[in-house]
Amino acid sequence: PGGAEAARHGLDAESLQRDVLDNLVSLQARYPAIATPHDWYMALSYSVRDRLLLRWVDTVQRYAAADVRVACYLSAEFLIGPQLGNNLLNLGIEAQARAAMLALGQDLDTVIALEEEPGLGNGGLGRLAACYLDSLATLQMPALGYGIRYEFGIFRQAIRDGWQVEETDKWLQKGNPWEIVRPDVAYYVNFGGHTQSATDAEGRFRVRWTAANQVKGVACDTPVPGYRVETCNTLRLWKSEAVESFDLADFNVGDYYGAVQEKVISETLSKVLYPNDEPEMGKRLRLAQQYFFVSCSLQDMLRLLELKGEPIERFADMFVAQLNDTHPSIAVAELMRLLLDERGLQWEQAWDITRRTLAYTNHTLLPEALETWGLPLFRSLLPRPLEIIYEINRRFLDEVRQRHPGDESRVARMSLIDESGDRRIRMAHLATVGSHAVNGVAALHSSLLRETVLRDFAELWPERFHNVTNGVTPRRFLALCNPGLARLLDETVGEGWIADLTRLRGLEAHADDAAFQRRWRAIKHANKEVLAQHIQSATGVVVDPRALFDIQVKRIHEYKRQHLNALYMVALYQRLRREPQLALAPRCFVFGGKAAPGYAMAKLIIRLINGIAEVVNNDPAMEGRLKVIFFPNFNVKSAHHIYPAADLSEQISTAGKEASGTGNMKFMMNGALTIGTLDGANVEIREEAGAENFFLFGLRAQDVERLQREGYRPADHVAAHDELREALDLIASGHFSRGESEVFRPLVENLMQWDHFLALADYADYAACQARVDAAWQDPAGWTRMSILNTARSGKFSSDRAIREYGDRIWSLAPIG
Ligand code: DL6
Repeated sequence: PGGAEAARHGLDAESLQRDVLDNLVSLQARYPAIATPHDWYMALSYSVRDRLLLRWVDTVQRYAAADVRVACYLSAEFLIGPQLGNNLLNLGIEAQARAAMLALGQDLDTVIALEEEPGLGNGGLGRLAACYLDSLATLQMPALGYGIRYEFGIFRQAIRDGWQVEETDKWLQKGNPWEIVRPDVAYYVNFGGHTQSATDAEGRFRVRWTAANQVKGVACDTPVPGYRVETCNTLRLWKSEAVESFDLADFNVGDYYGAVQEKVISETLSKVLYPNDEPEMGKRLRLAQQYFFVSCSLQDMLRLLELKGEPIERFADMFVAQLNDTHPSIAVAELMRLLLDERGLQWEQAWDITRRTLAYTNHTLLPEALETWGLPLFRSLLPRPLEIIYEINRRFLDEVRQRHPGDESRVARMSLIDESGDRRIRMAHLATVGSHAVNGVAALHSSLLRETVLRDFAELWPERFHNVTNGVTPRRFLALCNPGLARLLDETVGEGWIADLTRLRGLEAHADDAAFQRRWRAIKHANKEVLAQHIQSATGVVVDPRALFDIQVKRIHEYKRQHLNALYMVALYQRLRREPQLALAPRCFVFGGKAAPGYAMAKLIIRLINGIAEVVNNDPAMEGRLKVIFFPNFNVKSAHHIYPAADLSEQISTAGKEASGTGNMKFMMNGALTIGTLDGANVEIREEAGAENFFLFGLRAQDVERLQREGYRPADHVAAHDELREALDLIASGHFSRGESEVFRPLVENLMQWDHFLALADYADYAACQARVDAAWQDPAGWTRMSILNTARSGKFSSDRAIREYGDRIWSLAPIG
């Protein structure tokens, strides 16, 4: 393109510079002399977005024209992280943008750092969805992400007096340059009311749902460019609006407030993300959110089918919808409803289409995290979908009875309705019955899923069960966040690694090369200096980059066992106080992660870590030996500084409890060694890295299960281990809570009496393993070799591999480059 077009789309520094200036005036109404740093951020972002638009429009046209299946990723969460840096990387114009901004007197990194985090997810599940969108675009696979455009994302975590305090996340306050709102792409969603059946003009039985109210969902689109390809996919998030801004009937009789009220209620639907990584049982608004975004998304898919000129019978040939956990599992009933009630299909045909369209990913086995909804709530909000669920269940249980005559306990176990207490709908069963494929997210998790939570279903339909081990995008989590290492990788194995991570294997040949090792260590050291600066500005604590950076960042949860790590820190502290000459490597423990606001024990664990930090960091005897940091408000943005700076990655969940983990993969790519249990994807990380390059400890999943079945007595482990007992005593004494011995009592008592996640049973082995870590660290050449080999062998954990597996095994979907 030439002329004005070139200025808007040119990828060179001069066109960018011109466009940024132009946007500053025409979109921000500013001029350079008075522009704030944020104005520059907006102006540059709009310029980058302009450069995506042609590809975006082009991609949409290609998909519309091609006779290909589109993968729709339905997820209540997309934790996409900041966009500017990533889009510059994927477009390949970072250097040009740097030059353009420099010419305008601005520093690109400073401008990038100003972007607000779009925190539209809780943790691993939401971040996984974002990594998958990146890979789908990079692999040029036709795909759409569908979710909710929350006005407030995950809360911002502040730490006051050692406690977590939640603050609202106002990420949209200063505007979002990446979003394109499409008022014309909007759908209506029913809630409440009642149903009536009648026979239509052609004599067919039809059900009519007369809703008590309706909400409108409006599409808000975000571009998802692939890495150095022409494809730019779409993330479509739904914003709720009132159907009519004013109810004119109310308005005419003078009830102004009554007229606005409906608008206010409708708009609360997409107001806030539930900040819990487990379901919020019984929260009406949460169920409404799920139905809202699922219904809008399915209606949108039906409209796209029409636009393609395809008949309804071809729906499953043109679309596959992946359900990211059970949050969108109401799709089973909603797609049936749309096909039966709105399109007039017969049950059998609708059911065939539904099953061929949907596939379900399970992300947890924890019983408390398996989503269920009480019938009264469900009925009052979604009367028609409930009728459909009853009918699905009736037909399904007939099938079970035919296969297993007389086995009523199996029927009760498999039913979509749990009749054992107050009657509840089991969403994992609904998702399984309505899908053609079900998968877990790591090999161990998928086999446990088949053996435990969905055992009866795996017996009935073994061919439907799969494993797709999670992956993470090497663009954001290596190329973007670790530019120093990325340059060395480019030089050593060629730039191809970014789109084909298995090429990192080429590093193995250099693992013992002393000069290469020195460069490797220098990069890690520089990354640690950067993190040290962030730590200082966030917490005021100065840490020494020469110490071993031992990092655990993830949601705070008892099964993830941050408290096991904390117990070890206390034991180390005691040891060092007693024996100041002890030849232990200096360590800096870093924690980060949010606790669900209602999860008291997780919040107490944060308080404990901060309590230990306060004592240790202020004890002159610990200077140069031990530091403890709780990095507040861990999110995608801070993750960019944290993974590249880690020496040791803590992946210490109780075996069998962490479905996969994805942080473990990000650490590995960035050259951290893992200390971990045989849980989730750790198993495969160890297989890939080699057992000699992984610090393994702890009970296996089957040991955990046996111990719990036979009766676990935590106090026995405390009695058998002096160091552990002293650590618990010191915590209970108030030493880490400014003398207040009450503060940590619930935690200590819980551990002594129950210890549901076997922290005490694993303590001795963990401490012994940490001693091996210490010894290994004292040999820099040996450690560096292991670090290089971890990066070299991390290829399997690219989300590109995972997406190819979904494409081949589950979606029957090929790239259309
Ligand atoms: O699959 C993504 C991620 C896993 O890596 C974690 O191991 C798992 O805990 C997480 N699961 C959830 C549970 N959500 N629900 N419901 O967040 O998924």
